[in-house]
Amino acid sequence: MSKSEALNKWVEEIAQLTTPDAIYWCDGSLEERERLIDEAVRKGSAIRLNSELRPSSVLFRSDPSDVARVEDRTFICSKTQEEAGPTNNWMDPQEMKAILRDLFKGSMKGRTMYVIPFCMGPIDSPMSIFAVQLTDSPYVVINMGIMTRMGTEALRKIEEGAEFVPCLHGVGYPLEEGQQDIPWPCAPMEKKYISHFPETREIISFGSGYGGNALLGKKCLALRIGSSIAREKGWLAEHMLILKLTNPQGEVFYICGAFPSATGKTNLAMIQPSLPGWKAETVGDDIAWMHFGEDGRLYAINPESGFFGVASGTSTASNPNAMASVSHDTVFTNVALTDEGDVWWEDIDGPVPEHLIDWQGNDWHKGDAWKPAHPNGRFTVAAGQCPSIADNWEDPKGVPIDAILVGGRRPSTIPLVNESFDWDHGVFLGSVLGSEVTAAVISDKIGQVRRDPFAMLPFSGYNIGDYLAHWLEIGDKSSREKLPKIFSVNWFRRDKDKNFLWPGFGDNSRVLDWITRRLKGEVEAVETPIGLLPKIEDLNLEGLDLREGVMEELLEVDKEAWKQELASIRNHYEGYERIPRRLMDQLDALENRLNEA
Ligand code: TSX
Ligand code: MN
Repeated sequence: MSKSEALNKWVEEIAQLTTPDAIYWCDGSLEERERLIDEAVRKGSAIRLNSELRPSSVLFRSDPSDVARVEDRTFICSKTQEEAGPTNNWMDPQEMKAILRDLFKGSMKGRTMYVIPFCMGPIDSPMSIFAVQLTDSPYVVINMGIMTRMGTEALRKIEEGAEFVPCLHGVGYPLEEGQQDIPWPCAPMEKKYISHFPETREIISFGSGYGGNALLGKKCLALRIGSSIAREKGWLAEHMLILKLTNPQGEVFYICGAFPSATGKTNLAMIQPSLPGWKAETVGDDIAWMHFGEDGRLYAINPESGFFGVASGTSTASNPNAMASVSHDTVFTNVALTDEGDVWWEDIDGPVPEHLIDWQGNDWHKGDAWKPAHPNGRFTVAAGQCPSIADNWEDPKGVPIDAILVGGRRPSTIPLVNESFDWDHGVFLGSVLGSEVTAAVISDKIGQVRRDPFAMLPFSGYNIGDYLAHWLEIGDKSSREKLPKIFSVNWFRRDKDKNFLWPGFGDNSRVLDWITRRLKGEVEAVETPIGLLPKIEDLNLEGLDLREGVMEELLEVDKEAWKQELASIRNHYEGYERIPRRLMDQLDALENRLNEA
């Protein structure tokens, strides 16, 4: 029981519906986490890793049917379907609640219901949002303890009268009297529901224990419900990293970046600059909440307190700071286990072991046809363990944002870097953000562009057209000098032989260097029909060994390719019924500039 009547009443109501054997109020302490981990190990749902190689770390393996966010089973339950828009699944709120009431009835039988008070954002930040998640999954409690400010302090704020977002979660696997539990209980796909009620600000998730389906502070609250609150209150809840950059003169810049999945957002958030004298520090790797300060500038906080990162592809070469972060006190999910009791995944440092236990618990031998770690296997680790974490990453005022990057994975057409002419043009660049469809996605044609406006397509809690209109309105609230400048970037352009033209990774600091010199007004840009591009001589390429003509290719504006791009963008816009007039105007203006050039 707490001192909040509203909270007690809700907890009591859900307990009566779901009939758990016990109710446990989480305090968020390390002892509590240790106890839950010990219990999970004892019950066979987690494996303790070798304490010499990976101290205080564990490995969880999920059910093979429960390995990723399920967009087909994700619903925005606003009063009207139009409000959810053409890109979200919709269901009437009353109808959804009736379905969920039936599913949750008795669904926690044989289990403990955990009460998780938590805060998204630093406890004392005026931008933070309080919430309480009810769940019957200890795995969720352990992960929420890392990813959010969970426990006593959040509860005290709620008891003092702070509003909280109710987040109900259940794995949907009740236990009958004497029934043996399984390592990863969950419900079949057709019974999974990840549902959001933007008007009443509630989240109800049933049937999945994995990631964004189950850790409700992240995608569900910080992005889907967050974007709905942000629209109403005049701020931005975005799927963006936050990077602190210090140049050799000691000047500090803060940059947000929207990147769709599989474009290396976490790697950029933890970048080690190759340019001498530059320092990069991490403020956040996934979500930015941006509010206007009294000075008319946008200030960002990272609402999370940890990283829930994709393991595959992470190595000392691609992301040394992530590797150091997960060297201890880390929860791993669905990666492979070595004979020494350490973790393994695709592209991790060192040779491929001869033998592993795969993510499903089966023997794997080098040369076997399947991947031993699941491609969506994860690490969960406290942000404070990252060597590059910025000293001020928890500043309750947030950090003032100088630039916003939007970057997709495009083999052609989109240049290495392109500065928008103004805010509206920048919003246009964000609205057409997209990535080539790679073999990882089976449902679309390989090579096509999958559009993902501001990387928010799966995360906007309301109509995507209205979401873009909100971005335009944000630009009307302040003046040009105070708003961040918006840049498009593309690390993934390829030559005719499909080789990457740009070295990427730490060398992206060369692009960041140009961006900061543009912010200071130190360098002129080349005005092109598509935006403001660097003069090659203004990019610091010292120490890079690039083939003759590569920079020209990286910055080329290919008119034929852009004709195709225009058609593709028109097609994309037509799929969204409410594209703001001002973005249509941007598209027409781009077409005119390309025709005149
Ligand atoms: O994360 C990436 N970034 C951003 C880093 C700060 N990746 C990995 C993407 C998969 C998630 C990249 N891959 C980047 C990049 O900038 N660029 C590339 C493409 C690339 C891959 C390999 C090489 C060069 C470019 N070179 C060699 O392998 C030697
Ligand atoms: Mn993300």
